[in-house]
Amino acid sequence: MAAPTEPGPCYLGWDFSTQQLKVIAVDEQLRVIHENNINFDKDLPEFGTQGGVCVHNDRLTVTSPVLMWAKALDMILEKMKSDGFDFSRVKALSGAGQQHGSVYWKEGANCILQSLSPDLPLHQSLKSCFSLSNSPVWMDSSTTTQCCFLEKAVGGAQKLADVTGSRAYERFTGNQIAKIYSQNPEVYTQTERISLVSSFAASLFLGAYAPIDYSDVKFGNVKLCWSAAKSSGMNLLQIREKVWNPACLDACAPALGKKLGHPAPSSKILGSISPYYIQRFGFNSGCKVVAFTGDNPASLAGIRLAEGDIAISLGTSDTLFLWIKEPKPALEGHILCSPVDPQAYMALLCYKNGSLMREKIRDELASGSWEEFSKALTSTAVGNDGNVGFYFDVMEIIPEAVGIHRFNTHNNRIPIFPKEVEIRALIEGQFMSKRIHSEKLGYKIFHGICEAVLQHHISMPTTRILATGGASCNKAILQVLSDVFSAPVYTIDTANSACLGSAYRAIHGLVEETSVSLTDVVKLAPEPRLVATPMAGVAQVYQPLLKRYMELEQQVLNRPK
Ligand code: 5FX
Repeated sequence: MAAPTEPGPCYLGWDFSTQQLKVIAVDEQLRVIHENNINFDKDLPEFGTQGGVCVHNDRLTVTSPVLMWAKALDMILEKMKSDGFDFSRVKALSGAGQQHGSVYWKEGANCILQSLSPDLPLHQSLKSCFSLSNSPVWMDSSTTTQCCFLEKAVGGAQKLADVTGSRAYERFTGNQIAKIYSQNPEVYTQTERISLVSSFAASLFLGAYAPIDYSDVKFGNVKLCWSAAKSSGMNLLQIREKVWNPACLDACAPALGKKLGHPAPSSKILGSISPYYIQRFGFNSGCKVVAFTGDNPASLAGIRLAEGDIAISLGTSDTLFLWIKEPKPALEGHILCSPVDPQAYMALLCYKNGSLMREKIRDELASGSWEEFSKALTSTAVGNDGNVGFYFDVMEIIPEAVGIHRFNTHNNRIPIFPKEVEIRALIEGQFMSKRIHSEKLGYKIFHGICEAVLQHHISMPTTRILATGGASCNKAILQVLSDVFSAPVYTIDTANSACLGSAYRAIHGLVEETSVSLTDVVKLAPEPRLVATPMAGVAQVYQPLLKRYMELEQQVLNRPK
């Protein structure tokens, strides 16, 4: 009888996202062999988060407890252990984190990280390591003063975008650091190192401060290759010279460059896993830690965005990516390097009122049931009989507006919609906004054939919309997406594309030196599946409606807050 074959090596991809910590293990054939998650609200109620965050009384400040993330890591590793996961098989790991969020390590924390006791859970050893216990996250919009100051300091919004890749955004890390420095200078002084959520998570595995990676980044109109393109969602990095911009650093806080450390390429092997995980969970001492990156770049790798595709991630934040060949800098949206093609770029649009808004309306109108929500959605007509809604529970990014605004077919404001109309208005509105603003970045449809062109020289004979994130499991929502965009919608088998992309990146990290590209690594992965095609006649319905939506958006904007 043939001896049973030894299970082969595997790779872990982590995602420290807003609401959950998630992990996926893939084998050498890129098959998913394990998935696990910790939901911050449900599994760690002692931290008192809602949707993984704490919204402060001013409604603008949004933070997450840093020790919650450390405790979640401990908890998920324990869960994996009790599920029989064999950690000794893990050859490399990488991960992603929500972008822009920042962690403040207290002086001396690196020494504690380097000598973690395997007898203690992570959060206990780390409890004195942070000068700020509540980390500002991407949902925060409390730094308008700092944004104005930064733009002024470097010569205006466009100038800042030219230098760092984006105009000043409230959630961007430089402005968050500036706020901490001005409001709590003693916290800033005590801080030895500032990490992004992604590099914080990498530090936990490495047992030492991990560098911020190049691709958790956005950049401007220069053609840079993947490993050379940098700057993050921080408003701090000079995109061409790949150094922190002294004027931006100085405008935010003193001696900031030292506290940030030198960034590293995203495919870099940072080192071997800390002995803590070898002793506590049985990891192999040869297990490599590959630089962690932002959730959006990681998602792109997981979803395998190709030329001509649009990716829409329906998560806590809704994000939309376009494949772009010749990016032009703009004051709306961001430009990122493509993680799969060194010659290509991604345009990114980010919406704050994604899943949390959908879940709120589901809870209020559909007894918390997605089934009831979907039923209501499918029971209403395409175009919602001309009723249009804007649903911004928190201050939105695109457009900068807040509140719920409902309009009937005559463009009159009305206070309330019937349940079914409200649900369709929410979903149609979310997708109409994405279509309108992606068209501003270059996406166009001609005569029913999808083509993204012109402004950014995108040639796109057939457009696929690749949907990912939690809501990409919902067929009724995806049908509306397909109808509004007049394009077919595809999904991959897991909604966790950031985890999957991170596992692919872990493999890539190991082979990168042999010049195998990430594109080659992901070639083995299964193709996305077609899940929705546009219904007949939808283009005629949405053409006038999109125009109206655009006009109404101006009214919502102009209305005093
Ligand atoms: C992107 O700029 C964002 O702010 C969000 O998509 C966060 O990355 C969500 F985690």
